[in-house]
Amino acid sequence: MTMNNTEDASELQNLDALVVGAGFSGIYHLHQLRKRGFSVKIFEAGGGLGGTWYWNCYPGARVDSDFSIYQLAMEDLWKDWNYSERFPDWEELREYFHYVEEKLNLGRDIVLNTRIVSAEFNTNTDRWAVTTQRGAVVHPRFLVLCTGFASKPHIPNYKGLATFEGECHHTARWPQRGVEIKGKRVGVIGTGASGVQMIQESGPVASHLTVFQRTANLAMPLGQHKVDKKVQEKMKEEILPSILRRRLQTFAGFHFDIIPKSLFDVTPEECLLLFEDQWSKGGFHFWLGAFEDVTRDQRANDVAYKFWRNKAMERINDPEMQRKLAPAVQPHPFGTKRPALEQKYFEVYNQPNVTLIDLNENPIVEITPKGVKTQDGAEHELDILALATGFDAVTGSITQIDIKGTNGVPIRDKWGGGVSTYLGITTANHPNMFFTYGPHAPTAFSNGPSCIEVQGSWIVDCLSRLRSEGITRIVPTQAAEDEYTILIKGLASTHLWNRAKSWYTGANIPGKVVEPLNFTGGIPHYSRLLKECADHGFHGFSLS
Ligand code: N01
Repeated sequence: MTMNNTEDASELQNLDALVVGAGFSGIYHLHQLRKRGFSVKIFEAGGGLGGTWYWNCYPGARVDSDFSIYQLAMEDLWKDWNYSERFPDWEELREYFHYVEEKLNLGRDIVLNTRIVSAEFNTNTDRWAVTTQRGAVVHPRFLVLCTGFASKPHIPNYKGLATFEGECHHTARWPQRGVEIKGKRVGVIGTGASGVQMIQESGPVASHLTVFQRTANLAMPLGQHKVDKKVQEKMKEEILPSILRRRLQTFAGFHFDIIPKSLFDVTPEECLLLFEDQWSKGGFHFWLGAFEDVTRDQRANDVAYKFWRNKAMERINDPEMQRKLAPAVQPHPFGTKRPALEQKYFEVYNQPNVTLIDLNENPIVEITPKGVKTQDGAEHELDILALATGFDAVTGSITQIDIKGTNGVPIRDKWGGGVSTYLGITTANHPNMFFTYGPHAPTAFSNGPSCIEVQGSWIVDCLSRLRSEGITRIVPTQAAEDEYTILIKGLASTHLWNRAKSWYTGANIPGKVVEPLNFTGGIPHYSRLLKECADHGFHGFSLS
């Protein structure tokens, strides 16, 4: 890989656009903007491409979108690429990124190991001054933050954490060199998607696995299988272009959609048959392909939870484990917190070498040099402690950078009392700044590449139009931002999302305002809003 490894070169000084982050979104913007003749570079904090797939290299990390939709919809790319599994793991996803880098010759415009620490807009030049952690300053016209929704790990403030003498890592900062878990005493705190993957990978090989669970994960079967190259070649000839187009017509950017009727429109028998059918397909079919009122109406949700619980109970032997992993009383409405996709998760708890601590009954008191001490006085001795404790998600990726608005207010403070954006892509007082797969976009409820392509194509078209009209500054009005933010709250209020404490609403981070962080109206509705704005001369923006 021929990465440009310095941010000081003169060619970087007056870029048309600086893109931050080299995941799906970053490379999409680099390629599409370059194609239109813009000078553009990516600054990437990590040591390689892939964004989340660079950082998340913990045992078992893999994507939860089907391989066919988890790629950029460019024929030049998909025609020569094949995945080997229905849900590829992080290593294969990194291979995909290397393939894309080579194919599109991206490396010359990517500066790795370069974290952006601050940015300030100069209203005299209509350019940003962007500073890296090494103190270099560049002056792009546009700043495009492709920092993803999960780039700021959350590490709980445990007493004694620094004293632990074994290896302790957050899952999203897992050492690139890997960590041997075979034969070790492994502890995992957190049972979100990262925890579930780490647990099902560790259980079978660790000498002992101790899981610290605060909320049971209403996990569903992944439905993993190998995918033959021939099958994929045939798919490319016959149906892949349609699948990739179809993504943008569905609620979550998948190849299937929510059933547009109530669970109560069918008989209980029909409902059961349909649930069985969705369940057997694996992936998110039972959630994002369910009746539209499952995440809207508690009565419908209860039916789905009962079905889920029966499925989980069948796989867990011990009544005590059943009680903790599949509680009789729902921990939260099904699907209002992202269900993980699992392979052998529940079976792991049937193994004699696995202990499950319910932190609601028996909280962690402190981390000791030897392990984790719980309230009952037990000290769980460990060699490896994995913190699968999630992220300051959606906003943290942006607020961790010191980005000053033209009114002098840093974005961290602006959003400190609640997030406000226009179209989930821009925010007032931050001219020429765009963000993707972040706040007020379909982010949490979408397949990443689908959401990114909807937003990315809008941004690229916008920049092209501004250039052709000689406009050097674009910023949303406060009024447009206020109106859009009200829409976000209104859409979320029609669902049960706020009944779960999750990263969807910021409730997972102590002190963070609890509010809807995502656009919950689905990709087609979101795309329509973007299109209407552009078609009406960028309505809601001030241009100069
Ligand atoms: O993070 P999470 P994640 N003490 O926030 C617990 C994507 N992703 O990294 O539920 C004890 O979901 C917390 O407990 P609780 C995917 O979109 C995808 O797992 O808040 N426990 C929870 O169990 C996913 O949704 C893939 O009660 C504490 C866990 O830590 C998103 O990333 C793989 C605690 C955090 O779960 C985030 O997933 C991985 C504390 N103080 C991630 N603080 C795939 O593609 C937190 N917890 C499959």
